[in-house]
Amino acid sequence: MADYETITVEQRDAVTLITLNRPKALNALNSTILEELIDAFAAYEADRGQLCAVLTGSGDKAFAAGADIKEMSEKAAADFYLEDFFSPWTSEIVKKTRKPWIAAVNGFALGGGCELAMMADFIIASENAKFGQPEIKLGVAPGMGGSQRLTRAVGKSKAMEMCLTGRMMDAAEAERSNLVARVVPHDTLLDEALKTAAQIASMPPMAAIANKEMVNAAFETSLDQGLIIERRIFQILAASEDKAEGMAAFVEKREGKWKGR
Ligand code: CO8
Repeated sequence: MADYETITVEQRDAVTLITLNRPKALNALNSTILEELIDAFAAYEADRGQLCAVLTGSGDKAFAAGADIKEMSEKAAADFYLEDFFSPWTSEIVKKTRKPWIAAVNGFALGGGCELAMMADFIIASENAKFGQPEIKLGVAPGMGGSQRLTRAVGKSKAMEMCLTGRMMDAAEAERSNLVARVVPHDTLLDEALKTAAQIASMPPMAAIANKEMVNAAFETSLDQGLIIERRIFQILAASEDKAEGMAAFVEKREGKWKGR
């Protein structure tokens, strides 16, 4: 396992646990964290034995309190533009991770932290979680997908209010607003997220990737196109050995044994 400075990575059976580890800076997202996360997600994606991942924050207070303001304060507009500063979060982490991953949000998820959580396939939040896009207070705006993903998750009115006022949403409101899949007591967050990840990891691996791809298609295409994508992927899965095994196991009233093909 690679030795990282700003994250930790552990494998628990078929589940990879990635922890943002800059607790003194409330896990603020700097360039090193980005590079290390890209590496950790690529390693997870490449490891056939790893079938689901959980991303969380170290310490009790924050998942991530945003992009690192101290680092950004030294950058000029030209640097953001020429470095295409926020692009790799989507191009390297979201697009290249075909396998499922969950964000376990243990506290503040603000700015880039909220945006990173929303890049996950779904969010499980602790009762202490707080979500927000406070960039306006810094004279800027979301830069890692917040204006788009938050709006798709909670709708225009709430997303607009949050972006324009910078106010935070607590865990209960986030659940009511469909930003998170589930809220759990703070002390049980990691266990619950790992348990859910283990459940996903116990599913036929190709079917897991296929289900993720289908649901994501709903955000990228028209209904007609999305339905075609769904049907085609279903038809491909129907040719898999795990489909034959899954259906035989049901008929024979036993657990399926997956080959991942
Ligand atoms: N970046 C760098 N350091 C941070 C950040 C951050 N985003 N958040 C907290 N820290 C640091 C603090 O500076 C402090 O460090 P130190 O002890 O060395 O002073 C330490 O973490 C603890 O923080 P606080 O003392 O502030 O803790 P509090 O409990 O008082 O407050 C808050 C907690 C409310 C979370 C507060 O820290 C806060 O408001 N943080 C900033 C939240 C924020 O504004 N996030 C959005 C950042 S911008 C972004 O993510 C998207 C960028 C798009 C911009 C495009 C630019 C062109």
